[in-house]
Parts: sequence; structure tokens; C-alpha cells
Amino acid sequence: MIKRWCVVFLLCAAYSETRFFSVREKPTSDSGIETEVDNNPSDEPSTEPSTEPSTEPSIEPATEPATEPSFEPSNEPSTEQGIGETPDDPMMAGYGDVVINELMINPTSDEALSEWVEIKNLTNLWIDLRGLRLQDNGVDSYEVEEVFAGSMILEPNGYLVICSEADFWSNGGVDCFGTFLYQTFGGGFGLSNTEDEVILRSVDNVMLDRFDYTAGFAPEGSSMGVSPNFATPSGNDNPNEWCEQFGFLPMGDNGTPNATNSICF
Ligand SMILES: [Ca+2]
Ligand SMILES: [Ca+2]
Ligand SMILES: [Ca+2]
Ligand SMILES: [Ca+2]
Repeated sequence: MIKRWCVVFLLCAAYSETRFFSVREKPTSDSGIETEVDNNPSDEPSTEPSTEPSTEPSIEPATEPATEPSFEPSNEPSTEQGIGETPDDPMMAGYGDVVINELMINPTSDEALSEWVEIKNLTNLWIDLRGLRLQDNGVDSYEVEEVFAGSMILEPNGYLVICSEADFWSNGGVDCFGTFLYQTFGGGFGLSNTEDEVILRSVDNVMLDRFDYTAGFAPEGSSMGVSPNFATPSGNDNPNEWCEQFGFLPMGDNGTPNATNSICF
């Protein structure tokens, strides 16, 4: 009976010993592993990917394509201009663009030196009057000559004075931008002191203006000009809208060459 108790006791003691150890070991080993694993993986993956890829791709494409295409097309179309807006690209004259504005018919000095015709540009554009012809209803016909290259390209609203003699000191003190050959028997042009016609014809043979006058129209020593409010190709047809022009020329005659006409009352 005692032997049996001893065997049971030993078995029980052995069982309880193994069970005690297995229960004690588990919590110590678990807590040691858990702290080590928790710290390490949380540091490494959170820092690395957040810095590197966010900076690189955002800089390059934003700067380059925005500047290049805006320069070229904005400059070129603004410099383009229409015909007649610059002296380099003047328009050809048509009816209504210019007017016979003032005539020195009967100068004090020699006719061959001191006759002149003033033409006015009625437009806001540059007009090319090269090849212009002065005529009358009889024998006169002459293609006006430039005084210098481009002198017959007429500025907007400007004047073109065409003289029998270009020299300022010989012609009574007039600045001239075109000349004609004074001649009364053909091959030239001249303004009769009694009655005559003045016809302007373009290089394309278009009649730009005509003015006729009769005896008594032109006093000696003074030019005749159309009143500014009648300065159109049809408005200047009536000689009553013309009058003597009061402006002192250096050699003593009167006129307003290259300037606005006096108003006729
Ligand atoms: Ca004539
Ligand atoms: Ca004359
Ligand atoms: Ca006319
Ligand atoms: Ca004038």
C-alpha cells in the first residue's frame, strides 16, 4: 500500500513540474519578441518612399513647355500694315483722292521760272503720284518729274507743289517736289494768263481732277486757291469758290504753297 502511494506521488510530482515550466516560459519569451519586432519595421518603410519620388517629377515639365510657344506668333502680326499706311507702301491715286488746290498762273517774274500748281492729298494715306501728267484741253501734256527720289510720294493730307523751276532762289521762294517743262507750243505745260484748263491724269490714265478758268481769274503777283471747304474734285469746279492767297513769298509774290489755303469770303 505504501509502495503504491509512492508511485502515485512521484507521477503527480513529475506532471506538475513539467506543467509549471511550460506555463512560466511562455509569457517571458512572447513579450521579448513582440517589442523587438514592433520597433524595427515601423521606422524603415515610412521615411524612404515619402521623400524621394515626390520632388523629382514635379519640377521638370512645369517650366519648359510654358515659355516656348508664346513668343513667336505674338510679334509678327502686329507689324503688318495695310497699303498706304507707310511711305514704303503708298497707294496709287484714284478719283477723289487728290484735288487741284492752288495755282500760280500769273507771277510777277518770268513765267518759265515761277509758275506752279499745288495738289492736296484728301486722304489719310500715303499716295504715290509718280508718273502724274499735267495737261490742258489743247496742246499741253507733260509727265511730271521728281525733284528727288520719292519726292512725289505724298504724305497723308499733305501737299505736292509742282513748279516750272525747282530752284528756291530762282522761282520766287517756293519748295517744289515735282517739275514740269514750261512750254506753250506743245511738248510741255503752261498756265495761260487769260484762259486755260488744268487736268491731272494718273500714271494709269485716270483723270483725277480738272479745273477751267477764264480771263480775269488770275491777278498778277498772287496765286489763286480754292476755299478749303470746297477742296474736292467737283467742289473746285466753280471759279467763284477760289480767291487770292495771302502769304508772303520771299521774292514778293503772294501764295500759300505747301500750306493750308486762305478761306474765300
Ligand atoms: Ca495751258
Ligand atoms: Ca502764266
Ligand atoms: Ca475739278
Ligand atoms: Ca496752299
